[in-house]
Amino acid sequence: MTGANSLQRLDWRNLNTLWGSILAETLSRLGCRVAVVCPGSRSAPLTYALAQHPEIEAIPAVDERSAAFFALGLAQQTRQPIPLVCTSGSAGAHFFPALIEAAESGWPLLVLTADRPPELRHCRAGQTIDQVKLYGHYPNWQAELALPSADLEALAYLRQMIIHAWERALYPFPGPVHLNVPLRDPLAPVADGSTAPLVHLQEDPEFEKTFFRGVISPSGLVTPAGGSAFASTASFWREWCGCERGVILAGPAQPADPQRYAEAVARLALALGWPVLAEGLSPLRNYASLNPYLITTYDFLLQGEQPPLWPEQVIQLGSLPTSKALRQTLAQARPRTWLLDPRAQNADPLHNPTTHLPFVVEEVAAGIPAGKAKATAFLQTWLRAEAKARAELDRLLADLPEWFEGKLAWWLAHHLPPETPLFIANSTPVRDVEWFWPPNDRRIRPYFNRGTNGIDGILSTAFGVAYRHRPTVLLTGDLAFLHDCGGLRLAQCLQGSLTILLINNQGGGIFELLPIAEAGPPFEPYFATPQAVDFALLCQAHGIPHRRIETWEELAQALDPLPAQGVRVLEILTDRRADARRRQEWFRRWSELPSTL
Ligand code: TPP
Repeated sequence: MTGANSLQRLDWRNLNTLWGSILAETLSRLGCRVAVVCPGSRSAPLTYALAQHPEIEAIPAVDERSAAFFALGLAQQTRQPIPLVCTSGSAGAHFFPALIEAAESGWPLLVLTADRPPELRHCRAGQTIDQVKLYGHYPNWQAELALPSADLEALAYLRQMIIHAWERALYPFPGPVHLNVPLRDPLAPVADGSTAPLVHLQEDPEFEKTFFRGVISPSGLVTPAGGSAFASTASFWREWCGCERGVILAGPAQPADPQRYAEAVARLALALGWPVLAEGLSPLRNYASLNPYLITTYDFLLQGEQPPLWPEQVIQLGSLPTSKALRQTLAQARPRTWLLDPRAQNADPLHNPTTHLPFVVEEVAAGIPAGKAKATAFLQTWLRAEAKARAELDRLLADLPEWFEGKLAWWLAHHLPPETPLFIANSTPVRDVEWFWPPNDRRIRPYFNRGTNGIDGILSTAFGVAYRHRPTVLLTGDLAFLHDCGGLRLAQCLQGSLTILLINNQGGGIFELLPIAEAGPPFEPYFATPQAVDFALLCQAHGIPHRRIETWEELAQALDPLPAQGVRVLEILTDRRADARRRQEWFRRWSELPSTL
């Protein structure tokens, strides 16, 4: 039998190494080029195989929590499943927050937790917990592998499990997959006169020819399920066309081809004559010229009750924008809603009369007649209000000499080099981007973790996005930075460039915008939670250059050009209370808008 001779020559102590080698080789043939590996003994056969593989870059990371977020960032950048390896015990539990984020925001991770064999579980064997189905219902798919065995049938089983795991990390929708991998001792490879057991097999021409042949097609594994969107859309199309008060809501989105996405939304908007309310985390604001109906100031415009702006129908693209004012408006107006989202998830937290259409907007746009509908009075009201609010906001922001966090979001849209990947941390940064990021044509690429809106893992995810990528920028608050400061160690392995814009407002500025800010003395220690950390020293300890930025001119110089390599922190001191007052002042101003509509 093919390969049998090679297997007979295998030193039995290298059984795990053989198992790991087949696993790594299968991953490589599936297109895997990078993996993240956390140290440990039980996982040694997997680590060894990935580290030795000539086609795979295995990146070591000590802290599993930040390693998993790093893998998430790599997945966001490459759109490929990223293998993530750890040892047995509590190690795998540290993957959980990033795995949940990957599940909620739809990014492919392939989690491989090494484990003791079944006979050493539930008997205090040490560093052993119950790892089976550790992540509950979050993975797209999860399984425990069989124990390694050196026969061709078992190796073929392993090959198929890895292929299936890869496939399930991508289809029907990207997400995490968990394989628990039991391994018996001995774990370390032994020298047997050859470099690695797989080499024995590869030296066998029959094995090399037959084992992977036809199993993995060069053009990928499966074709994504895609139906004819238009066949189903035709009936809705008539309803949309008959509506004079419709809006399109473009929520946070990271499409593979942002320009194509922006073109599709514009085609739909023009054909219907509907305004497009585009969130700051949507690509649309960075391809503004494509869409004359773009609305970016909706949060200001909807501050008071504004019935002239209320829609009767809504086409919602993916998740809702972050805006509270928009959500309140939708809750009051209760428009007939069409949710365009390929994932089988309820994405309507407002419980409106919503129909879920499982398509992406590119599919729908391709199926509708191109053309331009007559501009309705409703559309014109929105466009007039947008023009006025945008001009007013631009004037207010341009004239501000002092630091204002909101201005930073606006300013970056004008100053970042075109196509810069910008990771935007949760808390006020995502909101300032939604409030102030202006329409532009700089094709800047927003990245974010909006699956669970956590302030954990921000640094590490940004490192993953930046890895071997264009020079990347991270906009973050001080608490999000500190929450993941273990991630600073990833700076050592970064190939590429990450500029961290650290907004230090001494705690959680977001809480200043909430009613709890009025609650008296417990506010500072329990909500704002300022931390007495010297960021310059923290950076110094990690060998990361740190610089305080005092003026807008200094910031402009520091960002032009962005360095090609390395990590640096640019710290900006802001006043969270004064900035919150300014935002609230501006909101109040717009809540008096009706007379001007
Ligand atoms: N813990 C996690 C893991 N995620 C969260 N979102 C929170 C807690 C709640 N939370 C939301 S924003 C925030 C906290 C604690 C404060 C963030 O402060 P900072 O990063 O400094 O940004 P700022 O509010 O100043 O903009």
